Amino acid sequence: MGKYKIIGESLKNIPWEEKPADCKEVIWRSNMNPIIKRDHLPTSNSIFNSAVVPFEDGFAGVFRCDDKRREMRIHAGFSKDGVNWDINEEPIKFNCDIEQVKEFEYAYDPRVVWIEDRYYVTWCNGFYGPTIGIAYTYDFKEFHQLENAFLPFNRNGVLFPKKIDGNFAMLSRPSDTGHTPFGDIFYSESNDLKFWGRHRHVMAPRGWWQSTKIGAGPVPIETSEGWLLIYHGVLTSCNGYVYHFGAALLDLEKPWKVIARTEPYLLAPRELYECVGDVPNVVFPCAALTDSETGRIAIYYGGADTVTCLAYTQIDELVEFIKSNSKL
Ligand code: BMA
Repeated sequence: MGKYKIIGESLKNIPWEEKPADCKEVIWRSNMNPIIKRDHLPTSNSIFNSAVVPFEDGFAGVFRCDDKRREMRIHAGFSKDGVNWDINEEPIKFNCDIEQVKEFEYAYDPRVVWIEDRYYVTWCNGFYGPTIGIAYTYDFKEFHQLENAFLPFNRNGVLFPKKIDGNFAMLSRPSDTGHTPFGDIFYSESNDLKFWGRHRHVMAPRGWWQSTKIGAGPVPIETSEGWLLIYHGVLTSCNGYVYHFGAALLDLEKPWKVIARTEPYLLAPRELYECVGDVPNVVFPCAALTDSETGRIAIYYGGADTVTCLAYTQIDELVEFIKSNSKL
């Protein structure tokens, strides 16, 4: 039907709200935001930067829940409609017998992806500093932790939903121990999820809303125009970091080649739940559901490091915007 195509399954039950008639943006927010509030669990200080996927006849997800000790953990959750979530009170306990890797420090900012025969979770994993943890699950009950992908310090590790040139492929953002004031997106491959290499540079920060650092958001979406990558970009203001999101199209076979990239942002902190919270002025996308039949895209993002929100867009509108507002 549309001009551009999402290559993937149809998802008839994707959460969806029509674009309000007076909305001039490419991405519009859910009327139900925030869909997950900070006190959703009795023990939670905040639930944000979380990832969801289609699962059985509904949805499953991995949620960043910082508890009232402010320990950062990830929890599994389930939903029939993608909006109302049952999140386990107990954090995920990974099965792992790899020396050192099995020692848990902290876990945050998960992403989830289905590749071939199972779901994979990547997250920012404490290992003498942040790096990229990887686990797989079939049922969101048992999680099997694998080797960390990289040495510290690294964040925003996001797997592609299919192998590239026969290998697993991941975007990541090498960083430092603190609130990193720099950061480019890189691409790496592995054929066994143990050893990573073939590193390529994808994108550097650039201009205004994305001038301090950038990081991959949801799992890249395969489209007729290339991999659609929604990513976050950070500006350093006199009041601290401001997190926005934008999008790029990457070459399908060589995803380190950028085809187009938005010069303006797609979404910036504007609503109260994005501007006020534990860390003000943050929108941080970590997941997207897609329906190939209608081209609908539902984006899950964290608001102000406190709550979980939902926003919508449509493939034709989004790709058209990226192409006509691109600067490489
Ligand atoms: C990053 C991560 C994110 C967070 C963001 C804004 O470094 O810690 O989890 O949303 O900072 O505080």
